[in-house]
Amino acid sequence: MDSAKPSRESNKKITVAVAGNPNVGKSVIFNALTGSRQHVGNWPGKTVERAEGVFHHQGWEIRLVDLPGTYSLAAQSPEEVIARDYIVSGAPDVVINIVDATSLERNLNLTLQILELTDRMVVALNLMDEVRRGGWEIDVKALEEALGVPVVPTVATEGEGLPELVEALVEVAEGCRQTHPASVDYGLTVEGYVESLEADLNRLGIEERSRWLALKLLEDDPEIVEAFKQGDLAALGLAAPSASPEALQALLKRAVRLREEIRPDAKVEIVRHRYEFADSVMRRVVHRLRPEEESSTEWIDRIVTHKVWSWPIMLAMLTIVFWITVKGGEIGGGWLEAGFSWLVRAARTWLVSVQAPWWVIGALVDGFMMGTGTVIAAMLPPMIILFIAFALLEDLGLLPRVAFNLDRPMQTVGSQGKQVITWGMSFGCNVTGVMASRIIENKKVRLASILTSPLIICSGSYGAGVALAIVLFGEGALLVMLSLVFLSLGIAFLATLLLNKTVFRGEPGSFVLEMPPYRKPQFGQVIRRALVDRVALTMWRAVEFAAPATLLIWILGNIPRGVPFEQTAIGWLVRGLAPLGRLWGLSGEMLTALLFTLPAKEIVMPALAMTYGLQTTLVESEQVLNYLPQVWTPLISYTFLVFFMLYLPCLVTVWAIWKETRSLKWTLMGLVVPLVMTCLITFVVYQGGRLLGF
Ligand SMILES: Nc1nc2c(ncn2[C@@H]2O[C@H](COP(=O)(O)OP(=O)(O)OP(=O)(O)O)[C@@H](O)[C@H]2O)c(=O)[nH]1
Ligand SMILES: [Mg+2]
Repeated sequence: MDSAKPSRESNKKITVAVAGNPNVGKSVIFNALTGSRQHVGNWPGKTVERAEGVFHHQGWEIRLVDLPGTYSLAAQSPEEVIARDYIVSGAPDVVINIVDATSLERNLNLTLQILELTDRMVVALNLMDEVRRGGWEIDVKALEEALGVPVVPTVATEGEGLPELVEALVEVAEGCRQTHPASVDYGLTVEGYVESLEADLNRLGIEERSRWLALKLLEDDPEIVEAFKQGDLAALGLAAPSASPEALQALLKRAVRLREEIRPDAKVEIVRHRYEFADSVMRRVVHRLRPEEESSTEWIDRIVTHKVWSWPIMLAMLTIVFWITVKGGEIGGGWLEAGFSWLVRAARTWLVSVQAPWWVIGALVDGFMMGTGTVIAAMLPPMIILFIAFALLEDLGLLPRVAFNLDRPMQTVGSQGKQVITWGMSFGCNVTGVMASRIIENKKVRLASILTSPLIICSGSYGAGVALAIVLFGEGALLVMLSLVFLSLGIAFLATLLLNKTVFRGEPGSFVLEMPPYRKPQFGQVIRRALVDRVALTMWRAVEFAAPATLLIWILGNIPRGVPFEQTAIGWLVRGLAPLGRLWGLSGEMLTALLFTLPAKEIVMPALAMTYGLQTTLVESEQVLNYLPQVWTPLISYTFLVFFMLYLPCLVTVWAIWKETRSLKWTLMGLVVPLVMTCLITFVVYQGGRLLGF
């Protein structure tokens, strides 16, 4: 075993990768050690990119890299590629392998694969609280002996075992703790071939990871085979000294011949032996302390995933969440509005008393202050509630259950249950929904889910919508909002069907999703995460857009001073746009307001207040909002809400779609799909409503 590289040791810096199966607590440990705030929740597949953070310990500067969760290092999915390439590149000095102690066998399968890549590893045996609660005992010493690397039992959520973990990883990095990594015995035939290929590799000057490369060649690993075909191992992050492309290609040919001699199948043989090894280790170290009893997760799941009961339960949950947001929006919004009105009046009085010019008072008070104030008052309360509620449900472990329940209906539209997880995340924020699509292996289903995520009403537009619905419908706001949420789900469903009938014809693929046990949400963390990471960020973005936008509308509508409204820029816009919306019952003022909400939907209230307010004799734009229900019929109000909530994703979502697809075509589709679907539905709602006599 070689010791830590001297150059690293002298400046005492190490890089540590955090690897493991999905949903085992990698990000909890990463966050606890580095003080970062990576996405944590109770469903597999949250971390999709590498994340980095730094902390210090005993004079060491430790750079931690949070990797996406993977079940294997076979490089079959983007997550596996990210995790494997990073470990292969040799960048990490030490790998912390976080292991779910409650399913040791499956987790060890990955552990053994990492051990084939590096001998500098520490195992964190996490979720030990659940092991104890389940009546099991794990012999840590025996596990340590079997694997040949340090094993530290942890309860990440309680911080238990983390100091010992850091201690162990520094010892391994310093080289003062020797490791003797376990090596799987793949059976006579395979081992013989591995040995012979290794010798070939060594002859070509490839010493580093030669056993691993030999195994991968026998397994027919696409990435490795391609590198040999191209005659370039540098792409794998391996230092391949002088080996010529021809020599590498000849070696590949030989490996193919050997592979074909292994019966029944080389890959199956290798995987089988690894599983058998993991199984034998598990049997040796895990002991049952008391007889098995039914866990609470099992009996709760019998109800929550019941064929019949699951439906009213899911419906009730959704209704309760939205009921609380509407009530909270009403009460909290009222308080905030009162506060802002007072501020606006005070500012106006003060500016008048110092004889500020009319345009300063107008732009600052009627434009900027009124605009941003309305945005904050309208959106903050429902958004806080919605984000906290969804983060709690996510931490509890409900998302995978909803995905399970909805798998069958999703199959009827050519998709699968996992798409529902991305929709669930989209309720919080469409961007998270688009990113969550990575948990879907099937490429077509993944694209369909990226394109339909923006059709789900996010908490930002929901917040703005609640405020508007309360103004327009008063007591009826809850029903209106609920109907909009279900309408948005229905449209997303319909869009999925249409996409799968036209662009994405093909098999939805099998549905593999682990059901984690229900876990008590970490309330403090959830609330902090919701408020700091989500609400503050989204509000800041809203205000960032609202301030200049409201200022701009005010200027466009008031300059030159004294001319009739029709002759201002806004007046022109209103008249110019009016014919476009006729089929949908949308007026020129509405379309103008919508135009200004393109960068961020949150500013719809001030935008409406201004495009309407400027034409009336009302001085204070806050009164304009109360004037709207008098000029809009309920049908028009509802039509506007439908259109506004769904018509286009926000700019950040568009950017996320681009990042996920890297294709102009699909990014454009991400705009076209919501727009076309919304135009269709709004048309049906408006014309249908008229036919019914509303
Ligand atoms: N009871 C208990 N829960 C834990 C422990 N560690 C993590 N959790 C919970 O397990 C869930 C998953 O934790 P994450 O840190 O998000 O898992 P991850 O490995 O980063 O998951 P992915 O990024 O999806 O691969 C969360 O609900 C955590 O609160 C633990 O030691 N005990
Ligand atoms: Mg994670």
